[in-house]
Amino acid sequence: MVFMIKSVLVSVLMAATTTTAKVHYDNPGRIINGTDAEPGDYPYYVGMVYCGGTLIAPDIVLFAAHCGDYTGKQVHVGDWKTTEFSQDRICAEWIPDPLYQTGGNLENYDFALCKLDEPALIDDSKFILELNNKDAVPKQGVNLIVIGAGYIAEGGPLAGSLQSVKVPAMTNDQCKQSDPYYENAITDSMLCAGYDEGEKDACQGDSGGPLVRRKKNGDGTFTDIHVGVVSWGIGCALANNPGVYARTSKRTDWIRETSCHTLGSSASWCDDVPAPLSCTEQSLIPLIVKVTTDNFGDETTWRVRDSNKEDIFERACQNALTETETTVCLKPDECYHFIIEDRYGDGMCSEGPESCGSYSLDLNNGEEPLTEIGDFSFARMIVVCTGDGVPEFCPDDLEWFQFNDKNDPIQTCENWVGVGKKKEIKKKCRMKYYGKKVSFWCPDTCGEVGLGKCASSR
Ligand code: 4AZ
Repeated sequence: MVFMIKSVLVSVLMAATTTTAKVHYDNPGRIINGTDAEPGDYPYYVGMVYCGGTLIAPDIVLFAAHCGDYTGKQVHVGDWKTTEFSQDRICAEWIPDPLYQTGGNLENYDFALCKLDEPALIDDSKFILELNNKDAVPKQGVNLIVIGAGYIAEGGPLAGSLQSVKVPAMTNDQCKQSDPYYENAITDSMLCAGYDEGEKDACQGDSGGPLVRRKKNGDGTFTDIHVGVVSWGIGCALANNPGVYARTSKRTDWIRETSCHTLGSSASWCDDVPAPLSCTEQSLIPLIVKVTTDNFGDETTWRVRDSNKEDIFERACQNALTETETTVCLKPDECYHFIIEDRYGDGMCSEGPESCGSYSLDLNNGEEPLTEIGDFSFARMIVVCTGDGVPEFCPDDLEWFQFNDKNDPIQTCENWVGVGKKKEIKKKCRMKYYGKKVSFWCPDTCGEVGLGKCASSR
């Protein structure tokens, strides 16, 4: 198969700073206004010291990606009174959701899995845990239970025993209206629960723990449907600031596939989880992307865009100094953009040139993979074509282009370069910015007046 990997350098300047969506106020720092759980009430609850989790298989814990890398850390299955009564295990392997922090929201897809060193015993004699796979569940107003063993006070000590509290489910529309901040912060991968008046909520230290809908089975047993992972919120139990959870139904497939086929879980339900189809089985071409991060892996994201400028794959990196390998399936005879970005602007070289991470692209056709050191500043773009694909799409203006001007520091392609008579636009496109012509930063806008690399594609 004929193909090419063409390299197009895109080093860009981004003036915007990133802010995190999490806002903490002083608060008691645990499940707020909950009640003590009785021993055995939530046998699947896993105490993780600064976080909580849910035992979804004898050897798999589901919790929150923002809790960080738990590899080698001890966790307490069936935690009730601190570590009394618990089965202590080690998180042998940790996998955060590859979609965590993607889609332009730092709290998106806040899921992670841990494979335990030894399976734990599951007591499902009274409470059976299921993962919710229906987006229509939970309905508005349905009472849910959030469980946690966060701190009694900011910074500790731990709650004397596991706490739980009932909170009603909200629709995402209701949630967005509850506080102006929530309008853009709430995505489809999230679920909100709480009262208008606040008062009952999860809080710091409860992160990663379960939000369940408890249903009676009629024979004295209960089914607990896991609908969310404690993720974030503005303060705790404040009026009009419900708790926000990662919505389980959005990632049930990933949770199951990863547990069974990547982590090799011994769960009985793995028999029903089919292995994902390989690219070749789908008549597509595998592009193997390897990324080795620097010390600040969480600043780096990468994606693959198709010729319609749709992102067909997006991945946020989490770990420091680790290599991840991902296979993205590409259509034959098509061109794509591989775009790797660093939100801090130091490429993958956080501790200077010696410390750079790297990435490699392998289109799996016998040619040498393209390997590069990650010393781009904010972003680098590489064109990847399969078969007879021709890279004829014009790159977008770089959204990070912000021309420095003392009087008006925000001069973008759209509001400055593209405004005025054709002659004026041409003049601005020929100006230089950081050693490169403005037409380099604004290819689309300058292409319209016949300048730069998009001139010929019109
Ligand atoms: C946290 O920081 C956190 N009120 C978790 C849940 C909530 C707020 C903060 C919800 O882990």
